Order: sequence, then structure tokens, then C-alpha cells
Amino acid sequence: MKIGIVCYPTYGGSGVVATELGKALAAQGHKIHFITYSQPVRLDEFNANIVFHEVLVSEYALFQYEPYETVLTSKMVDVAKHEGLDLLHVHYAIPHASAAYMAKQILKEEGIHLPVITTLHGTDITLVGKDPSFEPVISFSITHSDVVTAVSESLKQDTYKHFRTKKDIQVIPNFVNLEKYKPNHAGCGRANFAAADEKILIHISNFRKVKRVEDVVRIFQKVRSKMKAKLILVGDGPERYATEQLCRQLGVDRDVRFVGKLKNVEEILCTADLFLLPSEHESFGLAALESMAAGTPVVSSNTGGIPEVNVHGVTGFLANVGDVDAMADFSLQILSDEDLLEKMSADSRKRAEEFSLENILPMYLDIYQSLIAK
Ligand code: GMT
Repeated sequence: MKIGIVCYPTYGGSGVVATELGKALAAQGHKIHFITYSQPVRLDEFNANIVFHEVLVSEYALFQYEPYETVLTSKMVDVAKHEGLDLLHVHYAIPHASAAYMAKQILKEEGIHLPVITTLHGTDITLVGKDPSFEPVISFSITHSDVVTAVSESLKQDTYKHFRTKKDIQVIPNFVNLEKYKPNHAGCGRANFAAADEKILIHISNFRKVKRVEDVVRIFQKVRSKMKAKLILVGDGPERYATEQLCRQLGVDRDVRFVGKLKNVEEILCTADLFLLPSEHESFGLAALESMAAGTPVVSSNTGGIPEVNVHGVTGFLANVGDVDAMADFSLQILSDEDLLEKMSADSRKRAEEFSLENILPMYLDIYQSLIAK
């Protein structure tokens, strides 16, 4: 099949899922065309089955805001026509779903049928998309996509709650590459971060408000007051400065390592004993799944789609958003009991295996094939 994939190229989960999906499809021999404004972060090797089409928006004095959606639409039309795409799979509703609808209509005029699949990821529905100024366009483009998928049951329900659409939404959970994310990764350098008698806690995110990174630090401070431990913070974003300030204020800065954005998070995940994800909202929690695949249990909030991934008492623990005391107590419970830590680590890996590429990829392939067959 010739498949167009539209996504955000950045470190966010939706871009990661789209890129990994494209790479997996390319490995099966499908021709994949990525359409976005810069090279996706995880698309870093040459692959004969993958082409990247850059969407370039030119500046013009008249534009206060550059018309990205218009240029993106034209690029979709161009790639679909000249590469002979069988379908277009857009990740993240804004503005990809509406641009795809427009591209589809333009191609229709030229006698070309282009099926469109929209995958909803989270903030496109629960945060940004909820803004009333987006509502009519998102509702319309969801309704008029040929197929809509959501990464969790929770996100599916949120979509019905916030948007006027009766469109059937199929839940296809995110997946993880079990070969890449594994316990005891060869490159694991635990000693770079902590002494042998210290535990390592980790958090990976884009440091946006919704991630509640300050809660991560507060949980760590409580853990640190009871046992020797280090905290690794991976990623960067608007809350980084405030987080650094809080570490100093709470006197834990010497035990916290900010490592910035990393492309290969599997190399660091496997050093950790526990992953913290106290988000305000999370439609799936891909970072938690990747952590579980690396054999690292998770203490998280119980919001959105997280409970569909992290199983309370099995792969870690869940607590109410903002309940830093409960999350610290759960962390201490796991980290101070070697048997429990070992069991939860093994159960985390086992649970992650349910979200393997091998299990999830066929769900997308089924959709693609049924659309092409129509
Ligand atoms: O986590 C983010 O803020 C980035 C965002 C994105 O769209 O890239 O992530 C969303 O999509 C991920 C992949 O499907 C999900 O794992 C995240 O839970 C979801 N983020 C939120 O709902 C906050």
C-alpha cells in the first residue's frame, strides 16, 4: 500500500506513534510518505520505503499568522496525486483532520478518491480541541473522516462529551516496540546516575502544565526523605524553569538530574526503578507504556486513559490527581520492598507485551485494507 502519514514531527506522543507506525509499515514493504513541517524526531535513518515531504510555509508581510493549514492541504493533494497514495492517515485532529477533508474534496474534483483516517491522541480533544473556537471544525472533520480511531476508551468518551458527532470511533491503543524497550538494555548505564545503594525514579514528558512535573519533584522529595534515591527528569518545555526552582527550594537539586530532550529514551528508562506520571490528564500515557516495557513499574494519577495501561497493584499504583502523599507512599512501598519491585517489574513487562506492535499493527492494517477494498 502507499500510505500518507500526517503528524507533528516533535517529541510529543502523537508524533512518536505516527512515526513508529510508519516505520513498522515500511518494514512490511508498504511505501510510506510522511507529510509534516520538519523531519520527525524518530525518523532518523534512511529507509527505501519512506519519503519525507516537508511542508514549507513562506513568510509574507500581510500574514500575521502563516497559513500552515493551506500549505499542508496543498502538499497532501500533491503527494496523493503524484505518489498515487491509497489512503491518508492523519494523527492529531488540529489542523490535520480538517486539512485532510479539504484535500479529499480537491482530489474528488479531479476524480481521485482518497480515504482519510483520523487518529485522535489526546490534547487535540481534551485540552486544545475543547476550546470553543475549534469546536465546529473538529466536530465536522471527525464526522467526515472515513474512519476515526482513538488511543483509549477514555479518549473516545471524551470526544463524544466535547464534540457534536455521532461518528463511530474505534479504539486502537498505542503500541510499544518490545525489541527496543526492554529490561536490562545493553547500553544501560545505571552507575552514571546513582550509587548501588540508591534507587532511581524517572519522569519523561514535554514539561507542560498538564504533566504536573512539580508533583514529580514533591513526590521525590518525600521519597528522598525516607531513602537514598535519585530523580532523572527527561524532556524539556515551559515548566522546566519552575521545576528547577522548586528542586532548589525543596533542597533536592543535588539529587535531581535534568537530562533534557532525548531521542532514544530506552537507553535511560532501563536505568530506573520507578516511573512517575502524575498528569492532570492523559489520554493514554505512552511514556508509561514504554517504561513498563523496559520493566519499570509506574506510579501515576488515575486520570483519562492511564488506568487502561497502568494496572493498580500489578504494574504500579494509581492515585487521584494531585495526591502527592499517596503517590509518595506508593513509591516508597515499591522501592523499599525488593520482592515487590521485582514482581511489579516483571508484571509491567508482561502487561506491556499486550500492547506489542505485533498485536496493534494488524488493527490499523484491517482498517486500511477495508477502506481500499471499498
Ligand atoms: O503528552 C503530550 O502532551 C503530547 C501529546 C501529543 O499529542 O503528542 O500526547 C497525547 O498523545 C499521546 C500519544 O497517543 C498519548 O500517549 C498522551 O497521553 C496524550 N497526551 C495527553 O493526553 C496529555
